[in-house]
Amino acid sequence: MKLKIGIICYPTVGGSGVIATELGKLLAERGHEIHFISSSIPFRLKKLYPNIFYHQVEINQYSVFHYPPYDIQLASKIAEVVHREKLHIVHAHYAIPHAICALLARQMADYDFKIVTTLHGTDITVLGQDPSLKSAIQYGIEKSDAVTAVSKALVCETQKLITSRKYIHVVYNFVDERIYMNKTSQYLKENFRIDDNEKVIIHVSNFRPVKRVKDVIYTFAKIRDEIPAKLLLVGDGPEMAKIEKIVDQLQLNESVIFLGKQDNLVELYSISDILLLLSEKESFGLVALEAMACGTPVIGTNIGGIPEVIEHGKTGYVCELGNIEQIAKSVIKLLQDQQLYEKFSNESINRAINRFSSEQIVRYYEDIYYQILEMD
Ligand code: GMT
Repeated sequence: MKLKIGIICYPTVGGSGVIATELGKLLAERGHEIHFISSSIPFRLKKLYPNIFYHQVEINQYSVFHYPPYDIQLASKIAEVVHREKLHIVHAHYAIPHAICALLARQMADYDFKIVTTLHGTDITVLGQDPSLKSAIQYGIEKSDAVTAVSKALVCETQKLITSRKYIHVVYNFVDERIYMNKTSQYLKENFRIDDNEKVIIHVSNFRPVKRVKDVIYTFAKIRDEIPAKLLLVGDGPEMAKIEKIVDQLQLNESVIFLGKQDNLVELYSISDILLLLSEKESFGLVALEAMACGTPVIGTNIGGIPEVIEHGKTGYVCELGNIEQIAKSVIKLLQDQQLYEKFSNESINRAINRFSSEQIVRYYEDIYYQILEMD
C-alpha cells in the first residue's frame, strides 16, 4: 500500500533539511504521497513532482507577543494538513521542536496518525545540554511511535541524556548516488587558479564553533609547508570573521579560497583530494559521505558518528580531536603516496555506495512506517 507521509523539517541549508528533503523525493519516486510542512520550500526541492506537496507555515509577528509563535503555528498547520489529506505518518526531523509540534497536532486533529521522529544531533548534543529542555526532549522521544537516530553514537548520547527505554533505530544518512559521483571539472581548477602540481583540500560546514574551522586552517598551514596545496572553504557562519583573521595572520591569503555558501558541491568535491572534518560534535557528518561518494577520502576526528562514516585506514583516517600534528601527518602521508591514495579514493566510493546505499536506507524508513501502521 502506498502511504501519505508528512515531513516536518527545517527547510534551510543543513544536513537535517537535506536528508529530510532527499528522503521525501526518494519516497515519492517509490510511489508514496509526500507533504512537506515547513516555513519555506525546502531548498533541495527544485524539480516538480506530481506527488510532492508543500504546505507553508505562516510565521506571524503579533505586537502583543514578544516572539512569533512558530511552534503553535506549525502544530496547527500539521493538524490541518493531516486532517484534510488523511496522512498516515508524520515524520518529524528533530525531537525539538518538530516532534513536540507533531504530538500537539495529534491532540488537535480529530484524526489518528503515527509519528516517526529522527534525531539528527543538534537536538541532543546541543539542546539536550540545556536542563530546561530535557523533559521536552524525553517527552518527544517517548511519545513518538518510532524514533530513529543517524548513528550509533547518537543513540548512545541520547540514552545517556534521557532515562528512557524507548528503542531507537539506527538509520544512517545517505546521498543520491545518481548525483553524488566524481565529475572532475578541469575548468573549475583553472578558474580557481589551482596549478596542476597543487593538491586541493576542502572543508564544508556552517562555520559554527563546533566545526573547529580554525583547526582546519592550522592543519592546512602544516600541509602546505610540505606540499603545494590550496584550501577551499565552503560555507559561512559565526566563526567566519575569526577564520579570515587567522588566514591573514598565517599569510595564507594566496592559498585559501573562500567560496561562501554553495549549493552544487559535487564538482567542488570532485576537484578536491581530501576533505577535512575536524568537528568536536558531529552526529554523522553528511559532508563526509558526500565527499566519499565523489571519490574524495576524508580525514576526520574521533567524535560522534564520524568513525562510523570513515573506515579508518581504508577510506580515510580518524584522528584525535585537536591533534593538528597527527591530522596533518595523515593528510601528507596519503597525498604523497599515489597508489595508496587511489585505493582510498576507490574504497570511499565503494563504502558510500554499499554501506550507505540510498535504496537500502529508504526501504528501512519504509519498513518502520509499515511496522508502526501494522501493515506489510
Ligand atoms: O551540522 C550542523 O550544524 C547542522 C545539523 C543539522 O541539524 O542540519 O547537522 C546535523 O544533522 C546532520 C544530518 O543528520 C548530520 O550529518 C550532522 O552531523 C549533524 N550535526 C551535528 O551533530 C553537529
